[in-house]
Amino acid sequence: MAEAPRRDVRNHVLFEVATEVANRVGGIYSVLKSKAQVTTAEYGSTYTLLGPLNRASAAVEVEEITPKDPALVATIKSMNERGIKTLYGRWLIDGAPRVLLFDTGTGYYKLDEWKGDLWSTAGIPSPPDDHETNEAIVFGYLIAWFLGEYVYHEKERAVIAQFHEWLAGVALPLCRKRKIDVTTIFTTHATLLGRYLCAGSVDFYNNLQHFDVDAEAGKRGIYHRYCIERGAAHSCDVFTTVSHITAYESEHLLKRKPDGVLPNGLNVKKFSATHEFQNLHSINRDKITDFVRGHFYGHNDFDLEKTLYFFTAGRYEYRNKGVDMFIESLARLNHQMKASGTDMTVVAFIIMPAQTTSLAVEALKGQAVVKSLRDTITHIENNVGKKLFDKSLQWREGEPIPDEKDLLSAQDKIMLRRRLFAMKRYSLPPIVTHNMVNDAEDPILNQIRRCQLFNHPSDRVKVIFHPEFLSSGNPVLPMDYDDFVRGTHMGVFSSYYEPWGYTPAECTVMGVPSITTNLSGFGCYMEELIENASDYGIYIVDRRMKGVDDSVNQLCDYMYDFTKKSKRQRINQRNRTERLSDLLDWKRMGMEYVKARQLALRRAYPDSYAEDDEDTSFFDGTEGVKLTRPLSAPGSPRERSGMMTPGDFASLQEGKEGLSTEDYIAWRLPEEEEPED
Ligand code: GDU
Repeated sequence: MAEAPRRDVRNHVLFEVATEVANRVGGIYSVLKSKAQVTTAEYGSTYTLLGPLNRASAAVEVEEITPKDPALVATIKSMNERGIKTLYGRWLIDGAPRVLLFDTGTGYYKLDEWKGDLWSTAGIPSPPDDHETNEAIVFGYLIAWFLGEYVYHEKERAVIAQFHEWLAGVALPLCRKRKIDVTTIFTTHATLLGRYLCAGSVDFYNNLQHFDVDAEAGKRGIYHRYCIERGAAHSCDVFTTVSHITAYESEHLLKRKPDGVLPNGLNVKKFSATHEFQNLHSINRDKITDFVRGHFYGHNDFDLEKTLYFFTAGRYEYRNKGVDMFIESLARLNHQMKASGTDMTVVAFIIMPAQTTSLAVEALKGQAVVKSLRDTITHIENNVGKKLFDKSLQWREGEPIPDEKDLLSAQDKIMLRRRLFAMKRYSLPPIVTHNMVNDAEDPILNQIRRCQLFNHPSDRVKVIFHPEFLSSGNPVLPMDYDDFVRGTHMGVFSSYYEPWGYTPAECTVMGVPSITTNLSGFGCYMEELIENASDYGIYIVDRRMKGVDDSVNQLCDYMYDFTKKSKRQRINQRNRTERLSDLLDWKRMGMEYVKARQLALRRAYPDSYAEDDEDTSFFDGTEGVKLTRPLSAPGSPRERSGMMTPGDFASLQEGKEGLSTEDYIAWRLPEEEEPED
C-alpha cells in the first residue's frame, strides 16, 4: 500500500469541540469566550469551534456566514444532505471566531444505531433514560462524522481537534477506532467522580488513591458517563486538565496521568489610566449601596460609609463551592466584630442560582419604598428651591433674609410623613430576595438559620442570598455580574472542590481582593507564583493541612483583618491586586495551549519533525521565580533561574524543554508603590 502523504504540520487546522460554544452553561463558556481573541490572532480562519446548536442562544450570539474552506464546504454539504442541520457563523465576541453548530435533534434518527456501535466498539454502555448522555452520544458521533469527512477532503494540512470535558468526549474513542487522521487533545475541567464524591461527605483528597472508581461511579448511577470520560482520557493523543490539583485527581480517578496543565486565563482589558478601575469600583459600589438601602428599609441603622460588601458566587454546589464554610465563618466574624465594638458593617452576598418561583414581595417593596422616598424628596427639593428663589427675588434691603422654616409647605410635610410611615417595618430585613421552591430544605438557608444570621440590627454581618445569576434587567438588583464584582470589596470562594475557579480570577483582574483555598486550582496557582500573596489581595485558606474548624477560623480572621483596614489601605491593596492581572491574561496562559498542540502534532506526526527536534513531554521542566513582596521589603525568591510558564508548577513529568521560555509573553509587576497610611 502506498504511504499516505505527509500532512503539513506547520499550517495546520484547529477545531475546538465543546458543548458550551455560544451557549452559557458554566465555566467552559468562560474559557472559550475569553480565549477566543488569542486563538483567532494565532489561527485566523483556520480556527473553528464546534458545538451543539442551541437555537435560542445562537440567535443572540452567532451571525451566520458562508464557509470558504473547500473541505469545510464539502463536509457541511454532505452532512446537510443526510439530514443533519448545521449553523456556520461568527460568534459575536472579542476575536469573532468561526463556529460550526450541529443540530443534535436532527441526528437522533441514528441514536439507537450509535448507541449499539458505542457498546460494540468502545464497550461503553448507555441506559435509555439519560437525556444528557444521549445528547453527548449524538453530538460525539456527529463530530466524529464531521472530522472523518473533513480529513477526507482536506488532504494537505494536519488537523488538531481539542475536546473540552466528557460531554464533548464521545468522539475521541471513535476517532481512535476509526483511525481518523487527526491529532486529538482532551481537556478535562473537572472529573465527574470528583464532583460527585466531594459533594457528599467524603474525605476526598486523603483517599484519592483508594477509591474503587467503577463501584463508586456505579453507586451514583453515573457509570456510563464515567466510561465516556475515562474512554476520552485514554484515547486522546494528549490529555490535559486545568490545574495540578485536578491533574492529580485525574490520574487516580481516570487512571491516566495528564500530559500537562492548561490553566485558565482571562481576556484582560487594560485601562489607559490606572485609576480608572478605582472609579468603576466607586460607581458600582454606589449602585450596590442603592440596593442595600432598599433591602434594609426601616433598618438603615448602620453607616453605609463604613460598610463593606463581601460576596460569593457560582453554580449552586453547596459543599464544593464552600458555602457551608463561608456562612459559618460569617457567623464567627459577626461575633468577633460585635465583641470588638467596631462601627464597621459587612453585607455578605451569596449569588447562586437555585429553584425559585418569583422575586419576593418584600424585596420588591424595599426597592419601591426607597424609590418613592427619593422621588418625594426630589419633588420637595424642587418646591423648596423654587420658593427660596421667589422669596429671594422679592427681598428688599432691611427685610429679614428668607427663613428656612417657611420653605417647607404643609403639603410637603404630609407627603414626607407618608413616605416615612411607609418605611416602617415590623419584621427583620429578609435574607433571600426570591421565593424559593424548597425554602425549608435549602442547604444555604438552613445553614444561615443554624448560624442565626438574621439581619438583626445588632448584627455586624448582614446576609443577602440572591438565588439567581445577576443581570441588569433584574428589578431588585439591576446589575450585571462584572459590574457587581467591581462594586464589592472582597470575593470569598472557600471551595472544597474547584478545579480552577474563575470567580476569584475574575476578581483579581478587576482589582478586587479575594479569598480562595489551597484546594482550588487558582489558589494553588497563585500560592506557587506569589510570595506573600495576601499583600496582593489574594488570601488563601488552608483546607488541606488544617482541620475544618481551623480553616473556618482562618477564613474568619482574613475577613476580620480586612474589616480593620483603612480606606486608603484598601485602595492600595486594590491597586496591587489589579497589577496581577497580567499573570492571568490569555496572552500568557494561552502558551500552554500552544505547547499542548505542539505535543499533539509531534505525537501524531513524528516523521514531520527532525530527529534532534524530538520532544516527548509537555512539561518542559523550566523553573522560575516567585513574585516577591510588593513593598520595599526584600522577598524570598526561590533558587531558580529563568521564568516560569503557567503550566510549569510541580511538573507531573520532567522532560526536555519544548518551547523556550523566551516564547512567553513577558510580564512583570510594576515596582512603584503608593505609601501606606
Ligand atoms: N457568573 C455569572 N453570573 C453570576 C455569577 C457568576 O456569569 O451572577 C459566572 C462567573 O463569571 C464565572 C462562572 O459563572 O465565570 C462560574 O465559574 P466557575 O469557575 O465557578 O464555574 P464552574 O464550576 O461551572 O466551572 C468549572 C470548574 C471550575 C473551572 C471552570 C473552567 O468547576 O473550577 O475550572 O470549569 O475550567
